[in-house]
Amino acid sequence: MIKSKPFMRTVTAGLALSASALAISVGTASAAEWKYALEEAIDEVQGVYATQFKEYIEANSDHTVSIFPFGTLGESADLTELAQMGAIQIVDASPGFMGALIPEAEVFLIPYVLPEDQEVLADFYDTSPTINEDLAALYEEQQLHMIEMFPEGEVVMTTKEPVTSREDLNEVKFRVMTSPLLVQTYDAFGATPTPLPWGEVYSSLQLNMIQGQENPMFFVESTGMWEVTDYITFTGHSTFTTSVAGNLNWWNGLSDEDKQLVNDAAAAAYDYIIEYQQGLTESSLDKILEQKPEMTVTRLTDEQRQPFREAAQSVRQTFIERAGESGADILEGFEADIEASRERVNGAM
Ligand code: 6CS
Repeated sequence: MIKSKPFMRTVTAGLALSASALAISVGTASAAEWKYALEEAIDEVQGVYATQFKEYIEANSDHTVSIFPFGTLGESADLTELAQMGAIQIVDASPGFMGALIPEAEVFLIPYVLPEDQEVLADFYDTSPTINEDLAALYEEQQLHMIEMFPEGEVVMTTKEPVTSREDLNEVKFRVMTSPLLVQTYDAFGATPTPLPWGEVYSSLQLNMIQGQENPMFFVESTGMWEVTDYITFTGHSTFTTSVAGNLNWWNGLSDEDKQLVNDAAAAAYDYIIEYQQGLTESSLDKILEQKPEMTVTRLTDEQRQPFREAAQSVRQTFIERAGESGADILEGFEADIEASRERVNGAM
């Protein structure tokens, strides 16, 4: 308490100084609400990751994270645009919807490039300089700061007729995310690729406007894709990937402490989501089979996969044509990083 007038000026000046210092520190550390939009529901993989991220942030700071699950703000492309504009701070943006914005991000979609071994995969996303530095720099050109990328499980095809060869896809209108490279992929696989935003897929299958789609098993189960298709085929060609990205100005405006907080929350959520997904493909398939025992599940043999692998070569070429020299560098770095992860994981065995 200030009791003595003579000291008033110094004390007041001191108070003013500390008040402004406080204002600065309060300005940077004051409680903020960060809006985080998903391409999935709250109980699907992106929602589980986001919930972990939110819990970490809220337990370790005064900030709050408000999660907007799929269906509340729009389709994936709308969400990314909202994050670029700064209307929301954080977004799940999957490479399958980012081709027009960042062609290099489609590297995740080239068939048979990502490893199938889950441990190698988890190490790769976490440590790859190509993802976390080179691709991150391309995100910055689009006003986005890459917080994290993570895998969401092996992609399977679900169709109305059996698929064991490229010929079986002839005349099949096959829904893909709105990605030029996925269009090329299913063209090379022998189908008629039909790019659609997620919200239109169920009804299009129901109305037989399309006859197939691809997604990880948890999503096939949770979204009822199994109700409108009769065959599930494991082709081993892809792993669904998403990125968690922040608005660049938002990120640049954070204090060092808050940047660390976000990175720590992302790292904790990453470990959680990798662990959470162990056995998820199998348990999701079990749930489908319980409800629909007549669903036919096929795992392509190496021999059956071979024609799909061959078709993937033209997709590689298309990727390089679309993404240019920078894309070729990303692909080269990507494959080198996968190899490094393979050696790290297998060396540790
Ligand atoms: O196929 C899609 O469009 C959706 N699939 C997943 C696994 N997450 C979000 C995306 O919109």
